[in-house]
Amino acid sequence: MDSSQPFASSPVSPTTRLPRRSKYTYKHLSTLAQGAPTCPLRVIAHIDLDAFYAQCETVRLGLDPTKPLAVQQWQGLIAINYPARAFGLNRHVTVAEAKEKCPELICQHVATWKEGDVKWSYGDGDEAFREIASRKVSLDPYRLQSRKILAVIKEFLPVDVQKVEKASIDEVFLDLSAQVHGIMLERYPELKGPPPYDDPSEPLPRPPTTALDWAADALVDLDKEHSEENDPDWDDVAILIASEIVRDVRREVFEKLHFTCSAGISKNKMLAKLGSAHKKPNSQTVIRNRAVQHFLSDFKFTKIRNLGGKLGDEIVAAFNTDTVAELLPIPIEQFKRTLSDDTGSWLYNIIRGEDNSEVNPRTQIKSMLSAKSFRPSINTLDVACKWLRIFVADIYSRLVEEGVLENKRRPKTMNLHHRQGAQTRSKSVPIPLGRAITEEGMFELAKSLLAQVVVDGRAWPCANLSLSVGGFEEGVQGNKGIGSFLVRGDDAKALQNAQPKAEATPPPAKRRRVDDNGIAKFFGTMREDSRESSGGDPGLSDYEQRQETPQQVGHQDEQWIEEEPEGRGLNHPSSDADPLLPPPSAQFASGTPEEAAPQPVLQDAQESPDSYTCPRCSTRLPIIDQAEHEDFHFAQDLQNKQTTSPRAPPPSTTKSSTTGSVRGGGSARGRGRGRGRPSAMSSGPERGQKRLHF
Ligand code: DCP
Ligand code: CA
Repeated sequence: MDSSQPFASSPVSPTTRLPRRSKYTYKHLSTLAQGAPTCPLRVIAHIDLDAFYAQCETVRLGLDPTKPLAVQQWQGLIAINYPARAFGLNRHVTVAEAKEKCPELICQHVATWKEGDVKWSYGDGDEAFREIASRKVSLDPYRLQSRKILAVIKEFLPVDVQKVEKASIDEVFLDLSAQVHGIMLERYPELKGPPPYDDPSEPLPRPPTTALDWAADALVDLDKEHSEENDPDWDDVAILIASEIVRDVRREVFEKLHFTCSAGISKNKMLAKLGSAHKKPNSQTVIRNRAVQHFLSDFKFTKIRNLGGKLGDEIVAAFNTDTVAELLPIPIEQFKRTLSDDTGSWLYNIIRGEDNSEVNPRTQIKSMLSAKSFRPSINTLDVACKWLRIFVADIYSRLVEEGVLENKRRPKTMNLHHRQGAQTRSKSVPIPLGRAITEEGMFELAKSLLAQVVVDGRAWPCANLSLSVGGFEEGVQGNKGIGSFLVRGDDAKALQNAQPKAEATPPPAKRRRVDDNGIAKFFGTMREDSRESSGGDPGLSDYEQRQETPQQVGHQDEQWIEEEPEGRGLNHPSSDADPLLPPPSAQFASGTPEEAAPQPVLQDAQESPDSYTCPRCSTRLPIIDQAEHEDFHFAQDLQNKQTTSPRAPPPSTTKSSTTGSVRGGGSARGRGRGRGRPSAMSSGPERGQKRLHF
């Protein structure tokens, strides 16, 4: 039904001729127009795309949507369409198991960036898996569809009253209150007022007794004390109108883009979200105010937004139950005592279906992250730079979409996280203002951050690299045009030349097969690490944390890494011994920078037949350290270049932090010096720097 048409209502019945009054007042009606979160007539919808990545692939490939299809990432399945789910497939089965259960299953591997590439591409799943070490998943195709869907929704809703919040890559919340208010006044002119005695606290007249037409909506049963025979009030009418709008929105998305979605319609975000998952695919569920308690009491509270993760687990442990019904008799004071005042009151209300959180259309991306876990670890700057190139291309394309080129928004800082074993190092640098952000400029900045890690020592082997930009600002002036950002012209060329030659024509990537088991174990460790360094919402599950949200958008193949809270780790004792490295030999033992390793290294190296002499600094080193040593010179050249750049604006302080397992108490400076560093490190500008100049 078109929401602009009047809704069908039956005439007032003879038994209801007495003046009937609504539970709601004129004041309530006017707060509906403003979309006030406390308005009891408020109407919120949550729209969730069905099997989203799978639909993206079906649509992209022009396939019949009734054919079973799953989206593959390496050897796992990350999205399964509903025809495939009918064969009992879910995200926990492997590709091999899935094909056994459903031989006609179409498995489409996600797009990947290949090490050294400047653009992601689609390819064969087996090939992608064989090359897992040199490839990184790209979610760009899904982000693109997500944006198109959002645009269709926004275009469809009246611009003056729309409130749309993108909640994840395939979910939106709509606050339909203001639009519904307008339609109510059109359909029921008696609501236009003025209120009797000009008193807004006067009750509204009752709506006409009607059989509301819910079309094909799934209606949640009413609470025990209510019956379908009871006359509806304005909250029922409001939610009915909202459901008509949502049906129209869903039809529009399908007609324009061929995607199906499911929706929940209720009085707040939390209930609307539970509603959209209630009946899938391609359905919408309405939870009327009179049905809330009935709907919630059957639920496990761990299904409620923000209770899926640690917080939910804590509540289960504290109250020895996971059902809403068993939490309901618990007094608010007990929740407060056990969980803190704020969380206690929040929980008390949420299990009663009360949630005043707003639909926030201005929720903006706060940071963007691109990352890769390496298995096996990577060992050279050359390879690391190729990954940085990919991260930058990935982030830059998203910056362009954010309107950075048009000066709408721009990030203030760039961060690099480097992980070796259990130790994570983070470097960050302000993105200079007053110059346009370009891909090349970002790459130079990223390389300079990596150079700092290399100069600090112990950069290799590296198990995970991630690059992010954050601290977005609105409408910053001073983007002077592409090309003027950071280092340009001769400086840029000089930096380019400082790169190892191999950079221009990347050598074939290392291709080593990785067994499933190893990956599983590795991911286990990663999750540990991420929890330790997470600054995220403790109530969010692992998946929720790594989902694309407007607040933090990013992707890495296996694991979301939250950005290190600023400054964290500065007080952490650093690790002298890495569990992935052989125990340090005597010459690498910790000490002050001045006492450090170079001499013993020299002696040791001279005795060994497997040694080499660096042509640049005449240091003799074990041959095994040659690559790292050359990286050191590269990093240092890069820094020196940037320090002496004639175009360089005033120096900006970079931040650096280290987290990791506590083993020994060596300082970050003392760590790792023996390996790649020549003795010259201990004096003058050659010494490990803590500042970068641009
Ligand atoms: N996703 C993922 N890993 C997960 C969960 C989801 O990569 N553990 C990706 C693939 C999904 C998309 O996010 O298609 C959206 O996630 P949903 O949880 O909404 O799942 P679907 O849209 O696939 O299915 P549903 O119809 O149940 O919403
Ligand atoms: Ca979905």
